[in-house]
Amino acid sequence: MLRFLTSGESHGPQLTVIIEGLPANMSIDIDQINEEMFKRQGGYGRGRRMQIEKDTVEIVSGVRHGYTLGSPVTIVIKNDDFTHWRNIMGAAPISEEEQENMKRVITKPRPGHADLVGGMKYNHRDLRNVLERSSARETAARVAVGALCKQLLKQLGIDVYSRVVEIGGIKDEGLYDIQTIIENVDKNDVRVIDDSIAQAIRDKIDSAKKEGDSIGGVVQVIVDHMPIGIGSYVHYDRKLDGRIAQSVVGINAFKGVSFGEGFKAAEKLGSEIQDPILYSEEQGYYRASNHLGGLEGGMSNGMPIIVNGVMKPIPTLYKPLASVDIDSKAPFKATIERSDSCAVPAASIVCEHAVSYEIARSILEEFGSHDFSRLAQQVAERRELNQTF
Ligand code: EPS
Repeated sequence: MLRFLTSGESHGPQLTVIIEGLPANMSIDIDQINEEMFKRQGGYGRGRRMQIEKDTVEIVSGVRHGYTLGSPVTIVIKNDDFTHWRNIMGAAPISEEEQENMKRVITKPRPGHADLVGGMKYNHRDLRNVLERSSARETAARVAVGALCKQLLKQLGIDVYSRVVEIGGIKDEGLYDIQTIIENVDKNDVRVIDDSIAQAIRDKIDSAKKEGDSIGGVVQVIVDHMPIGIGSYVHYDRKLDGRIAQSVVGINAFKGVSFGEGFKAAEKLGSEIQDPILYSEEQGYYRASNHLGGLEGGMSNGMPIIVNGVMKPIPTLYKPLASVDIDSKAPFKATIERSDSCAVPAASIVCEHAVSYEIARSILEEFGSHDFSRLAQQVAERRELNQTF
């Protein structure tokens, strides 16, 4: 069983991840993990925090001489910004005087953020105690987990990509084939395939930023060369699409998820949205189209899995909305915290890794192997089923 736990506050000393259940004897490329970490930090519209951080992973357990041991893998990502927050975020008790003079206390919750409800629920009068963990900083840890999973998938012949399909209402409307997407995913800093709309998107992000506002968008993840029958139709909690949906909507600011043509299915006839089944000696079973995004009955059907995720605009606004000071109860503008004006390109990387984790988890559940080469053997046998069934 693959599982992970992350810990760490946004301005604390570090993020830590323990991931358990990766098979032994799988090769690990640390530079490759750091490349993914670097990609998450980038993208047009990010704020100044990302100039402070140089996210790199340190693996402190579970890997030896470049191979997994089958024991829990622990990853540490240091927060370089902690040097500026040592007094505010330290773990040691502080005096009453220090408490009274504490800087960066938050009492004016930001609408759309976890601040107010989190404060009520956990009984925090300083809403920083909520913000620190609800911050999207945690997504760095999720990318580290996903990067390990992506490496496992790659070694099983499965490739995962992501792109941005819309930011602030500007859409990349091209009907691209998978090959075109694969070849163009990292072409520009807004991660769209159509270069000709990239500048319009940058301008839109700039104007939102100038107005003290933020914008959201839609990202897409593509999983190519999936073996058939991962997930299950027999129970809701084993459906692969259900698991992916939970994982994607669990990313900060994600409000929706769809597969393949997604919500457009509501307008279509049944004959327009199902994907006809074909067979050839060379390919085995395949589909004439991929409207359903590679999933039927909660299982992979061998076509590329297509996941779309909707991200709302970030709630921290430089021109803040109405809020209330929780001490005086007087109306105030919400707290202004340093933030990104648009994190959609970065979020596409997070989504790619959240999906990679769920796919890896379901594959490991399907084949239950503790050794990489045995796992690879089982996946290869499953692939043969496409011709022999
Ligand atoms: C975030 C606020 C900003 C972002 C942060 C998410 O952090 P800070 O308050 O330190 O400027 O930069 O994102 C990250 C730190 C990250 O690594 O993505 C928030 O409140 O969610």
